[in-house]
Amino acid sequence: MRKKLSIVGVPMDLGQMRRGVDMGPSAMRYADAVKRLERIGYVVEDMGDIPVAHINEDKNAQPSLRNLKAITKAASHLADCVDSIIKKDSFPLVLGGDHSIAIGTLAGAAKHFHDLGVIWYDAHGDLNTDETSPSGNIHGMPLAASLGFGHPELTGVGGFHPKVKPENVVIIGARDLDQGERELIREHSIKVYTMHEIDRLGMTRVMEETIAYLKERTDGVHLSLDLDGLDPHDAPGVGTPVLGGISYRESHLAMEMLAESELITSAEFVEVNPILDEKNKTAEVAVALMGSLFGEKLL
Ligand code: NNH
Ligand code: MN
Ligand code: MN
Ligand code: MN
Repeated sequence: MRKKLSIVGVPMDLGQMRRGVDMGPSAMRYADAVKRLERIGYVVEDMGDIPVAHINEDKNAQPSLRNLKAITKAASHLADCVDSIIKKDSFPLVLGGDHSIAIGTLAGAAKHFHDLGVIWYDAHGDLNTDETSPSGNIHGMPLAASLGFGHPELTGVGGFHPKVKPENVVIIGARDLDQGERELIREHSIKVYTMHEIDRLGMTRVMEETIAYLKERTDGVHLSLDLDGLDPHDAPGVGTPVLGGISYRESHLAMEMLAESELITSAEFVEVNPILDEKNKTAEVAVALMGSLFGEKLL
C-alpha cells in the first residue's frame, strides 16, 4: 500500500429511510481516524466532505428509486474526487454515509484498473435493481449498478460501464439476500461467502481463498465495508442490523490479512449511523478496523 492517504467524507443519507447516517463521517473523524492512521506512518490528508443535498425529493416521484437525482449527483462528484486522489498517487479512504455512495467510489477507482476487484463486506448483497428492490432504497443497489445492472443513471455514473466484472467480486458476510439478488448471484456466478461458509471454514480460510482468488485475476482491489456486515452486538449503530454477523475479532483478522496481502488499492467504511449507536461504538469499531487494514500491529 502507498504511504499517502486521502480521506473524503460523504454525508449521504438519501439511499435509505433512516436519517442520521449522514453523520457517519463526523463520527469516524471524532473517533480519531486521522490520528490513528498517522500513527501507523501515513501522511494523511482530510479533504473534507462531498456536498450532499439535505432535502428529500418528493417521496412519490420515483418510489422504486428514491432520491435518484441527489444520489447520482453526489456519486459523480465523489467519482471525480476518488479519481483525482489516485492520480496524485494517494490512497482513497471514503467515509460514509449510506452504501449508495459506493457507486461513486467504484466509478472513480475503476478508471485506473482494467480488472478492478471488489470485496463487499456486508450482511446484504446490494445487488438489487429498481426492478427487483423490495424497498426502492438505492443503498440496496450499488453493487448491481457497478456491475452494470439497473437504472442507466446509476450504471452511467462516471460516464462508462460496467465498473466491475462479476468474476472480480467477492461478497463476505451475506445473510439477508432478496430473491432478485439470489438470481443475479447464480446467473453471474458471483463468489459469495455467506455466514454459513464463514462458520464452516473459519475467517482465516475465507480470507486466504478470497486473497488468492483476487490476486490471480485483478490489478487492484476495492474494499467496501458496510458496518452491518458485523454482528449488531459489535456494531449496533447501523440502519438495517441483521443478527448472526461477523464478529469484531473475525473482522480484525480479515483486515490484518488484507494488510499483509498488500492487495487493497481503495477502501470505504459505510452505514455508520450515530443516532442509532451506543456512545459512538460503531464509529470506533470502524476506525479500529481501519487501523488493522492499514497495518497497525498489536505488538
Ligand atoms: N436488500 C434490502 C434492500 O435492497 C436492504 C439493503 N440494506 C442494506 N444494504 N443495508 O447493505 O432494500
Ligand atoms: Mn441529510
Ligand atoms: Mn451495504
Ligand atoms: Mn448492509
